[in-house]
Amino acid sequence: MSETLANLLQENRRFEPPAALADAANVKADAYEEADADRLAFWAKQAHRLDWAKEWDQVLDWSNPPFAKWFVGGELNVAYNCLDRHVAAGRGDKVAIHWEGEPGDTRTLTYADLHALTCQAANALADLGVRAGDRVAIYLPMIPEAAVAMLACARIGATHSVVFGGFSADALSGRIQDASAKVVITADGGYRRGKPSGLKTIVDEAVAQCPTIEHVLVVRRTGQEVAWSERDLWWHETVETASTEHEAQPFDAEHPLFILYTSGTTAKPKGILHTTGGYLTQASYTQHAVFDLKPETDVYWCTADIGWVTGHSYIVYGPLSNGATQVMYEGTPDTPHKGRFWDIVDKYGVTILYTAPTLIRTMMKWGDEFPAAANLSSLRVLGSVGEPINPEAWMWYRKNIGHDNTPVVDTWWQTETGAIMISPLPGVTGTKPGSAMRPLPGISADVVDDEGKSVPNGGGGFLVLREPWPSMLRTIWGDDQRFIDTYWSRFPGMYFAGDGAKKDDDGDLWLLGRVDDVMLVSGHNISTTEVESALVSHPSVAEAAVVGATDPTTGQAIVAFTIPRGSVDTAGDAGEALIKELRDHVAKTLGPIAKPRQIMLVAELPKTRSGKIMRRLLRDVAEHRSLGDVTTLQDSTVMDLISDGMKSAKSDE
Ligand code: 6R9
Repeated sequence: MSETLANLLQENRRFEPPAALADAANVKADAYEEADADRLAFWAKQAHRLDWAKEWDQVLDWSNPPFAKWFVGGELNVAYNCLDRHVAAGRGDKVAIHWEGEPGDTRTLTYADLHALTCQAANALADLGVRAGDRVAIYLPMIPEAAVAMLACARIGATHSVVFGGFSADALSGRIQDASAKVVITADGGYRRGKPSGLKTIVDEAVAQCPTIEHVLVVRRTGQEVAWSERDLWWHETVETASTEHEAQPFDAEHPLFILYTSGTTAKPKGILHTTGGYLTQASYTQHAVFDLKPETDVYWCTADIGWVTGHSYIVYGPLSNGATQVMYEGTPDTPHKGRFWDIVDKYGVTILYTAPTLIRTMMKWGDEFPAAANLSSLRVLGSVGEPINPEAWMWYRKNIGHDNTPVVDTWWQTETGAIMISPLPGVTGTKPGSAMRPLPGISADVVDDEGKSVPNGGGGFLVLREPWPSMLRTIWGDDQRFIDTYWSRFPGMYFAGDGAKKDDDGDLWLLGRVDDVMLVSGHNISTTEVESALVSHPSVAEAAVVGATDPTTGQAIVAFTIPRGSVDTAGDAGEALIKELRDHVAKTLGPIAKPRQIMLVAELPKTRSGKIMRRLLRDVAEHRSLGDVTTLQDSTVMDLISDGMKSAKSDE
C-alpha cells in the first residue's frame, strides 16, 4: 500500500470573502503571523479579552505532558465573565437570549435578567449544600434554565455534567454514577415534535440507581403530572425565591468547569474534563474570530442542543462571554412545518447561523421551497460543525440559505478540543466547498502517515495536533491512563484525534471521517466521506452513507446507502436506473476504484443523537445479508434491518 489514505476528490470552486465583511472583520490575516511568531504571547493576548481577578504567572506549563496547565496561577470566574461584566458596563438591558419554545411561546432575557436568575440559582445550589468542586448533573430541554443552571454551577465552582435530554435512564444513571453527582437539575418535560416529552420520569428511574444524589431540582416547563418524592424540589419554589444578590468568587484557571461524556469505541462513555481559564479563553476567542461576532449588531443562532459540546461552547460560554444576542430554540426543525428554522431566522433577523451537515442535508431533501419562503437576507455568516460537510451540501447552504454571497465556515473540532480548531476566518480565508481550510491562529494541526511523518501536500493520513491548546481536555474523568492511551499513544508527542484528513495541493485541510470507518479496497484506503460526497454531488441524491463490507476478492467492498431528494422517482425500473447511474457517477468522479459494489436507496439513515451517521450499523446490514447487486427503497427488509439496528443501538445507550 503506497498511500496512508487515498486523495480522490478534486474540488476547484473557491469563494473569496465579501469585501465589506473583510474590511470590517474582527480578525485579519495578521493574526496568523502574530501567533506564528509567538504562540503563547498570542494566547495570553486572547486571555486578556476576559476579566481576571488575578493575572497568571505562566501561560503554559507543559512540563508533564500530556497533562497541560494553562494560565498557571491565574484566577477568574466564568459566570462573572459571561454576565456581571456586561451588566457592570451598562449593557444590562441588552437581550442575551431570544428564546422560542416549540409550541410558539417566547421569552426574552436581557443580560440583567440572566444575571439575576443565575445569582438566584447559585444561591439555591449553595443552600442545598453544593460546594466548589462538587458535581451537578443537568438533564434539561432547550430552555433558558439550561444555560442558567450551567452558569450557576460555574459561578460557585461546581462542575457541571450536562446529559443530553434524549438519553435513556441507564445512560443518565451511568453518567451520574461516574461523576458522583450530588444534585440533578431537570424539568418535568419539554416539547418535541408537537408533544410534551417526559424528563422527570426518566430522572426518577435513573436516580434510583444513584445513591450520591441528594436533591433533584425540577423546572416546570410543560405542567404535566410528575411523581414527587422527598428529595425533589421545584425550581420556581427554590431558585426563583432566592436572593438575586450573589458575589462571584474567583477560581483557579485550572479549576474543573465541566465534564461532558462522549461515547468511545467501547461501551463506557468517556467523561471529558474541561477546566476554567484556557477553556473560556479559546471558546470566547473563536466565537469572536470564526463567526466575526459583533455584539452590538449581530443576532446569533446555534441550532445545537445544550447537551453537546457545541451547545456548551457556542450557546453558553462563547456567545455570553462576548456579550452576544442570540436565539435559542426548544424544538425540532419540522414542527409545525418544514420551514420553522427559516421562520425563526426571518422573525429575529438572525445574522449568524451555526448548524450541522445532517440538518443541511435534511433541508436539501425537503426542498428549496422552504427557505425560499422566508426572508433570509439578514444572514451574513454561516457555520457548519459535527461531520464532514459534502461539497454539494456546502454549495446548497451557501446558495439557498446564504443568498450566494455569505461565507460558509466549516469548523472542525471535538468534545475533547473544547473549541474550534480548524476553520476558515470569514473575513480572511478564501473558502473551498467541503474544506475546513487551515488551523486557526495559535493552533498547530497536521496530517501524518502511519509513522507519524507529516504528509506532503496532496497526501492523506491521520489528523493530529502537535502543540497543546488552551481549551484542550485535561483528562478523562477518573481515568488518566485511558486519557493517555486514547489520545496520546498512537503518535508519540502528538494528540491523535481519530479522524482521517488530507492536504490538498495548496495545503488546505479536508476532513475524511473517523479512521475506524476508512475502507480498505484492493489495498487502497478509501475515505467514506469522499464516496459520500461524490454521491451527494449527483442532483438526485440528498444524503449518503458509505461503509466497507467484507468482500472475498477486494478485502472490503464499498456499499452505499442513499437517500434520494424529495422529488426523485425511484419506483421500479426508475430506481434500478438511478442506482446504475449513481455507481457510474462515483466511478467518473473519483475513479473506478471507488465505484460502489452496491447502492441501496433508503428513506432514512441511522444517526447518533447528535446527528452523526452510525456507519457501524450500516456495516452490519451490509455484511449480514447477501444482497443482490441492487436493492431499492421498495425492499422494506433493508429498512427493517436499519431500524432494528437503530432500536438496539438506542437500547445500548
Ligand atoms: C464539535 C463536535 C467530534 C467528531 C470529530 C469529527 C467530527 C466535527 C467536523 C467533523 C469533519 C467537521 N467532526 N466537526 N468532521 N468536519 N467540521 O462535533 O464534537 O461530538 O465530540 O464530535 O465529529 O469526526 O472527531 P463531537
